[in-house]
Amino acid sequence: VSGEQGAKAERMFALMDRFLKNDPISLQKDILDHVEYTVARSRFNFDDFEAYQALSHSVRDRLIERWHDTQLYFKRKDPKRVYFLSLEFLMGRSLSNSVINLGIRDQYADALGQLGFEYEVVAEQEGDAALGNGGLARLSACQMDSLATLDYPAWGYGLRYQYGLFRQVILDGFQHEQPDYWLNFGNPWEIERIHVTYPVKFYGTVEDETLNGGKYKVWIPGEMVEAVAYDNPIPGYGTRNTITLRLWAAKPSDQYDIESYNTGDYINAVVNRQKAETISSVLYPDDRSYQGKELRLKQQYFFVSASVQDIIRRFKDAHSNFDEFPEKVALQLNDTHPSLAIVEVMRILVDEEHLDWNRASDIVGKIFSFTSHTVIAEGLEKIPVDLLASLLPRHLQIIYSINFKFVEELKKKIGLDYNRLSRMSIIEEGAVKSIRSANLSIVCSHTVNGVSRVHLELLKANVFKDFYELWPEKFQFKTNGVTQRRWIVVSNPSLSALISKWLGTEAWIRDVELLTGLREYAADSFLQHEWKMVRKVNKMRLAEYIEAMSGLKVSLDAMFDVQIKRIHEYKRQLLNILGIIHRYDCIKNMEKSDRRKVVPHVCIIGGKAAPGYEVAKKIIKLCHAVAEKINNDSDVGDLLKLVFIPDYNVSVAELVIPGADLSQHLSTAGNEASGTGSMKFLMNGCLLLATEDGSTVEIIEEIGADNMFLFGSKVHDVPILREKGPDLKVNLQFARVVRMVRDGYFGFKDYFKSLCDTVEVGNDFYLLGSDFESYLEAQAAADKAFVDQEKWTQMSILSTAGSGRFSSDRTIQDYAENTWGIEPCPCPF
Ligand code: 73E
Repeated sequence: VSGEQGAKAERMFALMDRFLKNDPISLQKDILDHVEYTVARSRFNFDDFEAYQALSHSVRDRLIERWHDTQLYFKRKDPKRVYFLSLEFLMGRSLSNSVINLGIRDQYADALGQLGFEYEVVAEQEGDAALGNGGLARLSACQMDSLATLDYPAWGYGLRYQYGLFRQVILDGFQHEQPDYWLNFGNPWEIERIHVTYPVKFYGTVEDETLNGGKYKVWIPGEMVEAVAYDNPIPGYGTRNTITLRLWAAKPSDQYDIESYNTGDYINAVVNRQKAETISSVLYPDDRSYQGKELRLKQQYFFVSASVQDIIRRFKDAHSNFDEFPEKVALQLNDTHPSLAIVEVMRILVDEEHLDWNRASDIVGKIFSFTSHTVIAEGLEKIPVDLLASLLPRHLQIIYSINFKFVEELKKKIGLDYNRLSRMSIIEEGAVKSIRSANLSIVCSHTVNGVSRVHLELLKANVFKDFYELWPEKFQFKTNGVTQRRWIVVSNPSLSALISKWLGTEAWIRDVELLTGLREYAADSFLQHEWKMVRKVNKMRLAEYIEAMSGLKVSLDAMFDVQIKRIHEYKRQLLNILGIIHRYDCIKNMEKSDRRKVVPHVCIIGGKAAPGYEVAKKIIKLCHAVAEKINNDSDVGDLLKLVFIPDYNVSVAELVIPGADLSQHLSTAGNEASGTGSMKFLMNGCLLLATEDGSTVEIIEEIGADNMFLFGSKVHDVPILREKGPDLKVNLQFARVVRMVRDGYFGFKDYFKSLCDTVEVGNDFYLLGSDFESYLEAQAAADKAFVDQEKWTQMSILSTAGSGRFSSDRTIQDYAENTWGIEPCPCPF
């Protein structure tokens, strides 16, 4: 660059000739500057929360430097990029994760210490970003961390909900939901891009237009909303690469409603404008139950349309020929929630860029890949045609055209098998005519992924059977993974240090396969001793939390036995509670002298129930009713305690997982597509008590069945058991514990009646009765193993050592190489 511009650039460079420095003095100065100028508090008087605000702004500055460099570099290199579209991201806290990925945690801890603050206390001030429900949303967050760490040129796209997942408050043992207005205290981790906005249209009509001899469709919208970008920089670990999670917020559009101002009703016009914001206001709190709600559909289209416009704009900045689009763009659909992206790309290419249909459809077929997280047909999304016709009239036409061409092709291949044709059609002709989002996604994607091997097998055999037979090569699986940065390094620093000490390197934080190196020391008494110490400290931390939260004192010698996840019938928290009742009953009926042999348990359950899910809410109440009885029974004392941890979220998980001895994963086989909680426990050396479902089947291959406690019916048994109907040989122990609940032993007799009915013979869809005996055996095996602490510790070390395959680094690398066709693009500065 020469001339005036060059001189300007040089002057800027002279002013900013260095990156921010990370020595303790510079960090202290930065923190104090932010206290004074950003937080606007006196540097002589600020509290822990203000320290958090200042600290996070100082970290944010460092993130921004790297983020700018990375984005500039991507722009220069122009690699093929992956765009990860997800309606949910469960990011949790950002501070600790950022300073660890930037490699400056200890420096910040020192700097804060010298200012008279404790790093841990300051970090605790941060609230969770909970823009998602559960496993699917946390998976997106883990995958963003891996994409950044592995230097992939990637973008995440989602919605910036103003209200995240509801806060769970327990009153008298019942769940109540409170809004999570998480932006109340500001959010230093996002950068508002007021100039990055796109109009998003809704409603209206479609008209024909002739232009230069060509015939086109023009959509005249009835409503327009503005999408504003909020960028969240995502730093990689051990690299300068910092990628973008771009979340869209809805704002009133300036272009559109000038008319309403001219009618003179100024106040109402302003109030109406404001309604646009409701689109991004609240996260739907149900996972796996689909209702054809207009607002939900609006959310899906809103985020998809803004993202697709942004992606096409970026492409057009550097290219003019759309044939190159598939060489530069991969679009990943996280479940069917963003499936309208397919239709939006078609619409823009055909209606706005004036590509002919076949060329556009060819491009679409090369760029989309779709990951399903569902197991059962009822879990598949459907969009009522009437709703789509009114909200997105042009999109409905496009879907009809896609379907018409697809069905015509299909007829050529399979003939006039009308049953099969109607099952595979994108349109479902039922009582409510609807669009099948999964069929649309499969038809238009080059690859369909399952989230574990078993999951893919189930998809191939059941819900996607017809499609698998048509296009076997489209179907793959990528077993889920979690990031060891968050789930070991951030949440369990002492274990992290111990691992690095014994492996003689920190390289496992980027190259997690190295964890297998721990296997050779699993029987080493020195490692075992240190391992036990670390686990004890984590148990202490958890015990303190339990006491602070509930007043309950728990013994550190007890087995901390944990089940934390969304409350669902298929996840069988009820099986756990019935098992606890059985344990209680046994202790009560035992000779006093025999009680010495009992392995003490602290049973910990946590999770949210969808607000409209009655059975799940009853399970929460039952847990509290049983806890009330057990915890106040002096016969039992420390032998058994039951605690429900309220408001389970990412940061609670970070505290609970490292402190768990045993974790339970009880889904009826064939119901959990993958499960990712188990992987976090495994990394932390917690033993698993589990059914052979989802990813557990693969965990067994890595850890060995002897190092776990497995039980219950297998995937292929379940349909047979269900078919067979009620088992005549009802398990007596099971019948007894259910009867205790039914008879009001824990109170609330009438309230629990319908819950008991769900597991009665003939009605027990999730097979609690059939699996009970085997469940108790697995519990007994775990107790027996726990008595031999040396053996237990060895199993614990082997669990961590075998957890490498369940890192999201492995998942992402597989996606990059085998689905998206992208390559690392490390920023060299
Ligand atoms: O097995 C989990 C899986 O580990 C599965 O149930 C979950 O996704 C995890 C990550 O792959 C899941 N969530 C949803 N569907 N499957 C879902 C559906 C609708 C709304 C929100 C989430």
